[in-house]
Amino acid sequence: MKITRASVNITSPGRNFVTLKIETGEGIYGLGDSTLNGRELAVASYLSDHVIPCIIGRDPFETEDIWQYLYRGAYWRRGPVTMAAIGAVDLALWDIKGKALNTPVYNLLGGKCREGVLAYAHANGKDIDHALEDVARHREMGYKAIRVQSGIPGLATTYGIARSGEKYEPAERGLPSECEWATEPYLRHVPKLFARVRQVFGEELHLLHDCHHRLTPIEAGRLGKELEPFHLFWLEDPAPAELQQGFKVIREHTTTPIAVGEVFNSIWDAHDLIRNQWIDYIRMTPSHAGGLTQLKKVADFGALYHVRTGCHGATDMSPVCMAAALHFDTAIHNFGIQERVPHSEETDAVFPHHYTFKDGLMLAGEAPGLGVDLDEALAAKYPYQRAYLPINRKLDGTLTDW
Ligand code: GCO
Ligand code: MG
Repeated sequence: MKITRASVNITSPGRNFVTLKIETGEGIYGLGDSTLNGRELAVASYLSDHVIPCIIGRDPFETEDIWQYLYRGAYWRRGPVTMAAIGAVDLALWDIKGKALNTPVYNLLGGKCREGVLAYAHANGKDIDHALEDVARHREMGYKAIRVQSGIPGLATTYGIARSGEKYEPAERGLPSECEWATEPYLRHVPKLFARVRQVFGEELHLLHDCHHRLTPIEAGRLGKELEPFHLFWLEDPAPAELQQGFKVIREHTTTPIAVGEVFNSIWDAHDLIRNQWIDYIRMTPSHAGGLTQLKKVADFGALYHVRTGCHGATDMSPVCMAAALHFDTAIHNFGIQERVPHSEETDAVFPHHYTFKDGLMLAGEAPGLGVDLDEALAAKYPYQRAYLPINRKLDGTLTDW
């Protein structure tokens, strides 16, 4: 089997997605997601201008060698653009392999370790009462794990909170919007939020919270400690992780489990975090982490150190990435949890798929390959629209992590 053609599709059914389609002489094709929120066109160019010419004529079954060729062969390694491009190629090749062998991708990764994978939802509200209402709504939908975010008294904007009547969607059209931030009111508020959630919903529900890289390690240690009575499933991205050693400080101060890694693209981003047991969950996801080929290695490395997975699954992962994550979650032993933020109806129509959600669990489906398609005629009706993630400033105007 040979790769005969590859093309990049950019579509914006509510938000932008970049999809790689790799075709073979046998008529089998595969899809890969390479969406990089706010920097979509850079990856599209990397693929069209630099990667596609190199893979024509290759055997699509050679996933390991093609991965090494694109990683080592580029000389300029790593980085989100490069790794999202390699990730898309890798996903498309696993999709082709599955279709050619007439089996779902999870069977190629080790077979089923479980039927369905535990998924967590996002609940948010402008204050604690509204957040509680949203938790109740998601519980009624069957979720057994819920991430809870609430507005902070005195701050006009907070990460993870939807504008009234809208879904939370961090991909705004036009130039980047600005959010504001103050650490102290946040640190005072979050323990009150979780005290109320536990009081109202009891001990059974798994609760998660995302700090979105806004704290220093010692601040994160304080928050983790104050949240201990509420037994969180995880505290996510407590601090930026460029300084992996910073997580040692967090670990020394709290037993609240720590999750990190949605912005990582290489196993080296997580190397110290994992081998020193400074984290409990690794959040890397197939498209941004260089595909299933690298993510499987990350998971196996994590397994040696009691680290479980928790793939990033916000709406900027297209249904192609979500499907790949679900095959991975189904097949690996040290699966932890899967994030689920449902796509819009427009997006689901552009990417028809076989995965499903029921009773708090997601199922990868039994279709050969990844089980996702791209309706190119429909996709063409939604041209690319420039969009950015917001930026964040402290109350005195200093730019800080969003
Ligand atoms: C999450 C994330 C997202 C990101 C978004 C960036 O935990 O789901 O933090 O909300 O901000 O995916 O593109
Ligand atoms: Mg996050």
